[in-house]
Amino acid sequence: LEEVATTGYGYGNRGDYKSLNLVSDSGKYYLVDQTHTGNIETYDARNTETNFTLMSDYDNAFTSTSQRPGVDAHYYADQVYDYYLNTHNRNSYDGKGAPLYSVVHFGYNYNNAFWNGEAMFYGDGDGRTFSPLSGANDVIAHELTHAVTEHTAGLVYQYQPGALNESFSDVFGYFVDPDFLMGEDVYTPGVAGDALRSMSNPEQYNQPAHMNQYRNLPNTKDGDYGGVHINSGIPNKAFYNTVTVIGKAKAEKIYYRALTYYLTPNASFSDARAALIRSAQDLYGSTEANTIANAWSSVGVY
Ligand code: ASN
Ligand code: ZN
Ligand code: CA
Ligand code: CA
Repeated sequence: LEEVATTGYGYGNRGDYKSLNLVSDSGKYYLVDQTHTGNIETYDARNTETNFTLMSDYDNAFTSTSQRPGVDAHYYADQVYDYYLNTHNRNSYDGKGAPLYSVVHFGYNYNNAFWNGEAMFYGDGDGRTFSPLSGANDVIAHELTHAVTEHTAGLVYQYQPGALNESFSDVFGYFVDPDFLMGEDVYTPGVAGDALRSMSNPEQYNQPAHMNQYRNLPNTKDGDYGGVHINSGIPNKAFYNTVTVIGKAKAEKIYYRALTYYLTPNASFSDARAALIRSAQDLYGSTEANTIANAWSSVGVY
C-alpha cells in the first residue's frame, strides 16, 4: 500500500458536519491535507504537552467525540490558509508554502491557544472558561496571523509593538470571521453572547478604548508583557472606526500592506497609524487615508 490523497468528513466541536482533506496509507486515514503547497497536518497531544501524533482513523469518517477538536483545527487551518492565499496571494505564513501544523488536546483542561514559532496549539479548555479552542475560526486566524507577523513586520511581543501584534491578530480574526467579537464560539460555553474581547467596545472586557485609558504594565508574564492583550483594545477600536466606514474589502488590503510592507519590529501606535495611512493612500487615495487618520485620532493616537 501507499500514501494517497483522499477526502472524508467528520464532526466539529458543535457536532457540525465538515468535509476534510485526508491522506490514506496502509488502511489508515490521517488528518493530512496535501491540496496546498505546504501540507496541513493536525496532531493529537492526547492531553500531554509533549507527545504529538497525527490524528488518524480506520476509515475516512472522523466522527468520534475525541476527534472533534481535530476536525475543526484541520478544517479551519485550511480556511485560513485559503484566506491568505486567495485574498492576499500569500502562500502560507512564510509566503513560501510552509506546512501548517496544528496540535489539539494540548495539555489538560488547558484554557488557551498559541503559536510557538513552529505550530499552533489548542487546549480543550476546562469546559467552563473555554470549550476546545479550535472550535473558533477567529481564534485560528488570530494564531496563524502571529506566524504571519513573525515572518513580516516582526512586531516584538511587548509594550506597544506587542499590543499591535495582538491587534493585527484580532483584525485578521475579524477578516476571517467578520464580527467584532473574538473567541465567542468557544468562550464560556455556559454563557451566551459574551466573548474574550470586543473590537467595537473594548471596555466591555476591561480593555482601554482610548490612549487616556492606556495601562502601564510591567514587561513580565504577569504584566502581560506590558499589557499586550490589554492595550490592544486601542488599535482594535481604531480598526473598528476604520472598517465601519470603508468596509472589509478595502480594510483588509490596507492592513495587509501595512503589516507586510511598512511596519517594523519596534513600531509604536503612532507608527501603525502612519503605516496604515500610507498604505491607504498607496492603494486607494486620500478619502480612505483620511478615514484611517480620523479613526486613530478618535482613540488619541496621532
Ligand atoms: N492565546 C494567546 C495569544 O495568541 C496566547 C498568548 O498569550 N500568546 O495571544
Ligand atoms: Zn495573540
Ligand atoms: Ca468572532
Ligand atoms: Ca460564552
